[in-house]
Amino acid sequence: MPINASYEYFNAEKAYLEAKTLDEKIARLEDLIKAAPKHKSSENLLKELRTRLKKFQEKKEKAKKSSKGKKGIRKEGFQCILLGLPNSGKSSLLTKLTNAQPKISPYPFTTYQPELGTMDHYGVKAQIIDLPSIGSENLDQGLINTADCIIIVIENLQDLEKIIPFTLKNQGSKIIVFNKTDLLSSDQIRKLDATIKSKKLNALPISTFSGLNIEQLKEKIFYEMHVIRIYTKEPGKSSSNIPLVLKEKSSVKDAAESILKGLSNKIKETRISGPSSKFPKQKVGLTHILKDKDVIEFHTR
Ligand SMILES: Nc1nc2c(ncn2[C@@H]2O[C@H](COP(=O)(O)OP(=O)(O)OP(=O)(O)O)[C@@H](O)[C@H]2O)c(=O)[nH]1
Ligand SMILES: [Mg+2]
Repeated sequence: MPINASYEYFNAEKAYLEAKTLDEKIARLEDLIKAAPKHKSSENLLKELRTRLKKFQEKKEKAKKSSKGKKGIRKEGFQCILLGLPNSGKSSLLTKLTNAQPKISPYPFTTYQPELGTMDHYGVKAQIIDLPSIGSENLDQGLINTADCIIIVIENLQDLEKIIPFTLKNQGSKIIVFNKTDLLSSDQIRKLDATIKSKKLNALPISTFSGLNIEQLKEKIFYEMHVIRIYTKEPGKSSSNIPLVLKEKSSVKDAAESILKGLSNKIKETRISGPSSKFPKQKVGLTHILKDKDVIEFHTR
């Protein structure tokens, strides 16, 4: 406390030192400058406080700019977010579902901005976003509200109650994953499976360490996308590895038109092998409804 400082200054200084967030620090520092004694001997003090304020303001400006970039997360096709309490293993899961490499640590609140990745499941892509934990000041409620799917990452059932309130405005699907099951005994896993069944939860026990059910989770995410994978095949050749991705209940005509506009008019014959066909190479018409993993063979004029 400078010489001749008022009691008011003393209190303002105390409040300033207790400020935690940047916004708070700026507000308390402005109060402190107001309360500082204004005479010759405190000139240096005032100068020092004003420089500090300017630094904080610059920092805030910078943070604002980078958070603008964050808001610019574009929804690319199907968007799925990872939501959970600190340390539940969201970032670890992102590395299992995508090629992203977010920071992972045993300390809470490691992730402080959304981390993006792309899941590629047999040629079908989904955008996966690892969000800062519940309780973080950077948790983006807007992203939670608009995501097509929320993967709720928990370590036990009690965590669910703390997370559900954040998801109420979201209209998309919810998948619950119980992570870190490598720490459970086989008996505990059996109990967990029984709870999931009896409560009819859309849930999976997983472990990012052992890899338990990671492929099943990808398949579940795919299922929530309500799309089908159709593999095309040219007569006499083997089928393509990259599928056409179509909406559920698409027809042969939809498939043809998705390859090339007008193609359906040129088709002489279509043969289907797979889930929607009664037998391999079944001859079908343009209105035939396709199913996931069908192989389609077009013969054109
Ligand atoms: N035993 C075990 N530990 C795990 C598993 N998955 C993650 N962890 C550990 O849990 C800790 C937190 O993992 P993160 O992936 O950073 O968790 P997070 O939810 O992203 O954490 P924040 O970003 O801080 O909220 C790390 O020490 C991980 O190694 C798992 O399946 N089993
Ligand atoms: Mg994280």
